[in-house]
Amino acid sequence: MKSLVRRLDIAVLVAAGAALLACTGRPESGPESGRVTPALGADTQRLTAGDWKVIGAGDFNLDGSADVLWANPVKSAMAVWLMRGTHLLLPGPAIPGPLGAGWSALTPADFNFDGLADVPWSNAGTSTMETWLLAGPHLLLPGPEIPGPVGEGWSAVTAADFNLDGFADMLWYNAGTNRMAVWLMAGTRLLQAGPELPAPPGPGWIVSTAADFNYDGMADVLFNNPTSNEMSVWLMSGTELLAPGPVIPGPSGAGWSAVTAADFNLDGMADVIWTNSAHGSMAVWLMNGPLLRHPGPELPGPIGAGWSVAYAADFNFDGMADAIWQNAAPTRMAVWLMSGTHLLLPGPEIPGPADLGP
Ligand SMILES: [Ca+2]
Ligand SMILES: [Ca+2]
Ligand SMILES: [Ca+2]
Ligand SMILES: [Ca+2]
Repeated sequence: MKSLVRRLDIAVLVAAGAALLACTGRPESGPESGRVTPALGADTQRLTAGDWKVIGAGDFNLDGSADVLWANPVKSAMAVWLMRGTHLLLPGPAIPGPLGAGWSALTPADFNFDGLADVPWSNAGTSTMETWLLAGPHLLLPGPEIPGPVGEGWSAVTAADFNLDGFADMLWYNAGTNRMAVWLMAGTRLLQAGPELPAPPGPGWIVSTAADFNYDGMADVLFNNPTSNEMSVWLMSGTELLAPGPVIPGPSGAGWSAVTAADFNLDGMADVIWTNSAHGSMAVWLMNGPLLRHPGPELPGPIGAGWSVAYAADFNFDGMADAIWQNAAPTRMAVWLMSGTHLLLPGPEIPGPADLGP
């Protein structure tokens, strides 16, 4: 019965997605729709091992479970690998990114409300961004280049829905001036550029991710300071700052970074996953809004050197986030199913894109 309900839900979602796609496709038929979609060339096929990294995960095929986004910053390329639980279902093709140097793919988010994850691109050199709509592992529409806030040092850092309309929005961050800004998006277009806001003061702060920590449906910002080993959750209300959270010390010892945030215990509030690349370990910290509720134990990762957590998302459709490990030498990944702060099932090692090349 449960699986029938799930299938019906998915059927409804697919129908809704198709209808929305038809609607949202129309406003996109601007000048950039005539832009030539880059074909997969020989250059992309010569990608070398070690260049590919797991950037994030999102549901790219509407089955309710996360799929993996690989990116190759050297060649400015990406690839979506469809997953079924801890196993690889279909390795999608390499898709060349925006033209020009300096582009990095960011973690995926749904920009056009069709239930399918899309991929934002950031160019820190030019302080510009693009959002590329995807249909499964294939490119649907590369959005136009959008310049960021005025002034030096701005980067598009992560995308999430900040204003509860179902469309992902972009978070800009300026580490030099400790400022941030939320820009509301409508698909590939800018809807409203939010004001400059303060961010945690002092050097060393980076944005880990944006996720909903206080269960109001609107994304909040997780800051991490790897140098001082601290984190802080700043609650947002659309493009405005709601409340800066307290600075919370990270797990004891050196080498920790707050990778991302996702709901690990099914209470609707995002939790924080830490990794220590020197130890090859992780820890899930359950949060209550911007406050620490329960720091989970340090858990060892896959056997061998070089493993760290790349991201977290729900891979087995139980509503609780799971961990993606990655290792650069050689390029590989593993999905470990989690139950709150504890390990449920360690999935197998899966070779990365380089191993499937010609
Ligand atoms: Ca939005
Ligand atoms: Ca929120
Ligand atoms: Ca939670
Ligand atoms: Ca799960």
